[in-house]
Amino acid sequence: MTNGPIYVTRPSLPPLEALLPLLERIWDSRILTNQGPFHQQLETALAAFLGVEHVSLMANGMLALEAAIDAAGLTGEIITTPYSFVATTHAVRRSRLEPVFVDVRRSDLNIDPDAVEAAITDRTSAIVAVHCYGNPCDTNRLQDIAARHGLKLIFDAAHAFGVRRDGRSILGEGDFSTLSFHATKAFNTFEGGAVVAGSSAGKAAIDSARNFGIADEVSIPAVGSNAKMSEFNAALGLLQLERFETEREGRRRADERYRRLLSDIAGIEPLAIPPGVEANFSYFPVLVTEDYRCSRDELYNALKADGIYARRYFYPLLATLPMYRDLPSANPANLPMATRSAEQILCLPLYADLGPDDQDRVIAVLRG
Ligand code: T4K
Repeated sequence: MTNGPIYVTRPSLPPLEALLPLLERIWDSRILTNQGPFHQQLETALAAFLGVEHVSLMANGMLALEAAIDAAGLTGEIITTPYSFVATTHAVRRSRLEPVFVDVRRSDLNIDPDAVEAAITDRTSAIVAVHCYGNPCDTNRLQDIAARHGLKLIFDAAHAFGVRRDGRSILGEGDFSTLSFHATKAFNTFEGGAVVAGSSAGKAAIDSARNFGIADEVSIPAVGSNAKMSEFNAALGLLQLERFETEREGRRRADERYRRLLSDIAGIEPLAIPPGVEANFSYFPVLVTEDYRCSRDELYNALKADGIYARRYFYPLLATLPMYRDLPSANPANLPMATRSAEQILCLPLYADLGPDDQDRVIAVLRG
């Protein structure tokens, strides 16, 4: 058994020898950024791998979301989930829009379509939903609601790289889906991200938004940002893409083993992967319920005392943060399921090379 620290995740990397020839090409060409050859190659390769048409690489997942919100031309109120990483709501607020929180479903901790429909007002312009932990939202119902009310639909798919449902990518849904390629994600380029657009016009708007709004040397028709991915990150991405299915398989094995070995512990409830979903096993979220022998935070601390750094993704609930808690929709009475789940959630360490010995250490603490 090992006794070093075990973190919630551990990024996977290609062999350094495989990266060096790509770095030599960058050094030779001196093309470091601004849609260079590796950037072009990765956009094409990702579109083919993900089974979507329009991919724009981005500097990170947060800027991907901001660009999608910008490209969608939103105004007023945006219906969104309080149960996510802070980037989701911050992207809405930084775009000078008003987040309106609605509750999640206990089954997958994703936004509840009934609650979305009930929250629509004449100021609503979009729904920003999150495929939390990579489990798909009810995209059909959300699409239907968006179409009936003339709303834009954006999916924060930061956790959903490579996820398929009934054999099809979930990234083709809605107007835009945004991805994160951060070090902690199942597919990483150190920092990075992408936007998948539902149309070529959508991709053109994203490509403008990520490059200062520049159309050509002499025309700058839009107010854009700088959210471009560099050639280094893109070259790394090409190598990571070759390894992704191996990565997914390693994570799947660890996920399966946890589910088997935790199944008899009362009050530890792993979130189910819905039928028909090919997951990417980004996280291993469990709900620590009233039936467990101690509280979620006591368990978190017991793990920590043993050098195991599980994480409470996503606690605190975004609606409780100082800049959001005064919104009318942030009232806990409006968000009972999200509030309860944020108090109970714990993400156990999960990554492709998490060995059985380390996994047994985690399980031993859970057994007490
Ligand atoms: N939307 C959603 C739904 C998201 O979850 C995120 C990001 C975004 C949007 C925005 O995407 P980006 O702009 O980040 O591309 C982490 C990540 O920084 C963040 O990307 C992620 N979600 C969020 C869920 O988790 P922290 O503050 O918990 O990360 P940190 O630094 O504590 O890392 C966790 C553990 O991972 C460490 O204990 C050790 C390990 N680690 C981490 C890094 C950075 C490594 O082994 N190597 C590393 O380089 O936020």
